[in-house]
Amino acid sequence: MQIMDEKGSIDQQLFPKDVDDNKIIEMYRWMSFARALDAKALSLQRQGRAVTYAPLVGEEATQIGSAMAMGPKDFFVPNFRQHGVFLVRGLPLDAFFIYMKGYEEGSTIGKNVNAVPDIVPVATQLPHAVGIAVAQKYKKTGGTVVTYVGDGGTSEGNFYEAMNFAGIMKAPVVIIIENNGWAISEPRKEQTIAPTLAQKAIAAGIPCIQVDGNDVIAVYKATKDAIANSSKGPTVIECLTYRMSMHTTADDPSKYRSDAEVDSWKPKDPLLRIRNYLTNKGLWNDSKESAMADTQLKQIDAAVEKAEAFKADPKSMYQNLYSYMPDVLKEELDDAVSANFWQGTG
Ligand SMILES: Cc1ncc(C[n+]2csc(CCOP(=O)(O)OP(=O)(O)O)c2C)c(N)n1
Ligand SMILES: [Mg+2]
Repeated sequence: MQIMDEKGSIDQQLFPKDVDDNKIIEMYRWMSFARALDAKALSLQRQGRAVTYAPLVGEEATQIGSAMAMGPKDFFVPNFRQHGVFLVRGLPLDAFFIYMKGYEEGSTIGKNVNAVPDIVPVATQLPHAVGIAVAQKYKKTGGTVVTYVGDGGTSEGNFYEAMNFAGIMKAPVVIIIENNGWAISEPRKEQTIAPTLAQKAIAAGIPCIQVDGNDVIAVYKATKDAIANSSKGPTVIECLTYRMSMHTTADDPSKYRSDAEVDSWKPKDPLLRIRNYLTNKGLWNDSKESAMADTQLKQIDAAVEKAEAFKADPKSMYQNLYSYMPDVLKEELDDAVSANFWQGTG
């Protein structure tokens, strides 16, 4: 499904009824915010002021379109790249930067965000997401779980197990495949000979759709429809997007992919088409752009300042794992405290 093409033209038949120009401006603002946050995170890491970072640039439409389709009751289960979704869900910006400094306190997600922290072991979030969805159904919360997996993650056993479980339990879950073309240095074509990743859902009896993941309106509509249908069961949405940057700051993509490939995706930039559309309608101009960028940068800089002044408590690595601390962990913590384990670590 594509609703707005690269030139900013719209398919009127598919255009969602609840999207007007104000909402498109909101989408553009969030996508720009996510890109600005991403640039800051990368720059901090390069200055040695933050730990490893997984950039999202190029994938803003997939993240913002789906995040804006979620409601407050819905629950978000990420992998490690959906910083844009966290932004829309209301994760405080300083928590994002505290996490980036490697501190556990950045992973204490507020209850209003309705999410779990970043999950790095590929695809392990999926059975958990389905379990959380089954719990929502059992407790009749009316909430839907929206979870994300990369193209590489769809080769993991956890992906198939989660889908089968979701199907048989008719779990209210939306599995978004953020297909950015690469799993570190492994290209999509070396993951599977299946023509699409979406079709993997068919064997589990789950409805699926492939969407232009750089078209924020199409991603919004696909996610909104899937959430609306989630009382009947799960949906799998494959978003076709592209990882414009490195896998993480520990990676150098020039070793395994051509500049020509990256360049071929530049005209498909998810922000560009929305900006063209808004400019053509007289709804956007350079002064609005720079005012927006200034405001967002001020918010980001204030959050960085707060995060850099933050004094982490090493005990937090024990405290945030369970809602109550099991005895075995308590003993470990007591031992560490009595041995003055963190002396001199600042
Ligand atoms: C189980 C497991 N295996 C390997 C890794 C190392 N690893 C981290 S991300 C990644 C590739 C993931 O690719 P994809 O699912 O396409 O997501 P993307 O990074 O492109 O967003 C790998 C192999 C890991 N974190 N967990
Ligand atoms: Mg990938």
